[in-house]
Amino acid sequence: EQKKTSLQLTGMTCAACANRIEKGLSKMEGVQEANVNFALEKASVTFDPNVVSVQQMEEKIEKLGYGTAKET
Ligand code: 9UX
Repeated sequence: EQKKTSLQLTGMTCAACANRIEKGLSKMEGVQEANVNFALEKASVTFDPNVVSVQQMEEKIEKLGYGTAKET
């Protein structure tokens, strides 16, 4: 199964931050693809919901030193 989600990010201060988040998410089990747009502060993630949850992704982002905001 494949699902796509968009996460609103907080705490990025330079473009390398976006890369760090992108790499971190990409390495997670169940994540097929992760793209972070620094300007929009958004992460687009394609993942298998049977393997990884959005909450786990948020925890990963927090571990890297950033945050997520609830999206409307
Ligand atoms: Mo840029 Mo982000 O130097 O953690 S990588 S601030």
